[in-house]
Amino acid sequence: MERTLILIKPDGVQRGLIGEIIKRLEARGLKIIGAKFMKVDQKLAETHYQEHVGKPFYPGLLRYICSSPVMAMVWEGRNAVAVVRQTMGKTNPSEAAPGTIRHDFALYPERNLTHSSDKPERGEEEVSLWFKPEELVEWDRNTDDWIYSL
Ligand code: 3AN
Repeated sequence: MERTLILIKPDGVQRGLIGEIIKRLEARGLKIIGAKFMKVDQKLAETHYQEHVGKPFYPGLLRYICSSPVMAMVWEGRNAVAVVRQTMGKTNPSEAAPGTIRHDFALYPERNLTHSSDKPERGEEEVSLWFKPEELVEWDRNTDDWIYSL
C-alpha cells in the first residue's frame, strides 16, 4: 500500500483543526499507521524543505514550521499520495477547490494548514525522515473490503 507523510502544521494545531483534518482523512477511507505530536527542530525543517532553499518564502517557511508543535502522521491507502493531495487542495488556499481542507479552512499559502508528500517516492523518503520503523503500526482493518472491494 502507498504511504504518505501528512503534517498538520502549527496553524492547524493552534486553530484546533487536528480533529477535523483527521476526521476527513478517516472518512475518506485512508488508514493511519503512525502519529506523533512534536516540535520540529531547525535541522529536520531544513532537511524536509531542502527543495525550497533560495525561494523568497523559504526563511518564513522554516520559522513557521518550527514555531509551534505539529501533528506528524503516516497514512496508507491505494494511491494515497494523490488522494491525500486532492483532499488537502492546492498549495494556495485561494485556488483550492471547495470541499478541500485548504479551501474550507485557510486563505493564505504561508498558512495553509497541512503538508503532504507530493510523489510516491517522496512519500517513502519523508516517512523515513520523520518516523523510525518501530513507530509505524501495521494493522488489519475489517472495513477494507467495503472501501476497496478486495
Ligand atoms: P505543498 O505543501 O502543497 O506540497 P510545496 O511543497 O510546494 O506545497 O510548498 C511547501 C510549503 O511552502 C507550502 N505548504 C507553503 O507553506 C509554502 N509555499 C509554497 N509555495 C509558496 C508560495 N508561492 N508563497 C508562499 N509560501 C509558499
